[in-house]
Amino acid sequence: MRESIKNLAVCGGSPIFAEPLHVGRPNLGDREAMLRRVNEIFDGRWFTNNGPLVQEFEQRIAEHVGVKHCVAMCNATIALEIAIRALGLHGEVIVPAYTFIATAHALQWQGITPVFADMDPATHNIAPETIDRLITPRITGIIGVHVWGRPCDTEAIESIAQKHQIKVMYDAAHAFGCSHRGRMIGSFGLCEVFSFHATKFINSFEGGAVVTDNDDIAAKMRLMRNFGFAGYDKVIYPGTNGKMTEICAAMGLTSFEAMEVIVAANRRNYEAYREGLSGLPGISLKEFDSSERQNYQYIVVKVDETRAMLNRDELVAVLQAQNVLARKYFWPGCHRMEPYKSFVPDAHRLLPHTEKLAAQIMVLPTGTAISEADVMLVCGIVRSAVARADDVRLAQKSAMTIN
Ligand code: T4K
Repeated sequence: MRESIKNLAVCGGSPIFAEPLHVGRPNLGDREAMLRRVNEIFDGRWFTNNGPLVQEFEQRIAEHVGVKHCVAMCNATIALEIAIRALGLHGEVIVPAYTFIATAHALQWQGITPVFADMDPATHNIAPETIDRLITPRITGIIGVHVWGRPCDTEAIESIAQKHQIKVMYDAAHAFGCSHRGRMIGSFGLCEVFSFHATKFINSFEGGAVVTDNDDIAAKMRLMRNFGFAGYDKVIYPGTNGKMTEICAAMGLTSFEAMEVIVAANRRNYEAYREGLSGLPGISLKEFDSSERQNYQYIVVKVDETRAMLNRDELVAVLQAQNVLARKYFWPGCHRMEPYKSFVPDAHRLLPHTEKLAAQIMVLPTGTAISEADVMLVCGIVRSAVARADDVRLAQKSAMTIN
């Protein structure tokens, strides 16, 4: 092992990486193809409002998922808001507490109260058995989130929804390119929402889309994303501006075309992490089920303090000192963020698994910007930290005393 790894930056050494290694560094795709599309946009002088590249992007996404409709939007948060409204959700809606805050905010932003369900610690997704307990006459729907691209238990969720006559949609922000029981994610529930944010598997700089087989919902969403216009001078619905631009669609198409290259890089890195972290006490990498289609986009590691003798925050501090910007997604859980924390200050009592896991999970860098050699160095840092847990704790404690 290189001397500089042994000499951890938190213990006085210098960072092993001169430049930061980010979680969510964008995948670029073919630069020439992108520039050709930029030229087309300039030549055609059509920049937004359902332009040709947006239409092509929608068609390719719908085909890939195997659904009738894809409605591209400016980002997934607006796409969630529009989908929620198109489904007619109101009152209260069940969502997992363990998700990016956008899932909850998309409801709250339109006066709908998110009711937080606990997660299944094995999958990190909403635990169906906790949903049943939260059903009241005020609940009008469930939004499952396919966290890290791993599918929710759609069968259980949809059978609960059927029993109570409520609607189901999914936040599939992480799950483009993934399948569940051989069927592409995007084709479950009444509709599903993808994110094409810069940090996502497939990106359009900023972007999102709702996919659905339901003609009425798709038609409604197309109206809603364009101010409610049904032709020139005719508004038939209170809409908003959720449109994707042509430059974003150009990036989306370029990224879509690079999908195989991105999966290959992610998978290579995942295998390298698997090897590099294997056998480390208290450090477990969340595995992918290789019998399904996967995007391998998130490298998710659980830190069990009782065995690693370091907690997640201490390990993240070690990594960050080395310029590896590991993230604590989705700590501390939506229920501990505002305004939800103030609405229900003791919500955590009903969310024991979320509470525990949100404090144990860290996400590590991957993607086309990260090489296998980088991954091995990151694993070396984790190994050194665990091997020198006492020194790391001591160094962090004395740094806190000095500060
Ligand atoms: N539902 C779920 C389950 C989601 O995870 C998300 C978004 C949404 C809904 C909403 O989707 P969008 O409305 O965003 O389409 C990031 C992303 O901003 C967010 O899209 C994503 N989930 C979430 C999990 O992660 P932050 O606050 O951590 O982003 P940020 O700016 O810190 O970026 C992460 C890292 O990526 C940075 O360390 C730097 C690097 N980066 C970022 C950008 C934007 C780059 O290297 N280049 C870049 O251009 O939320």
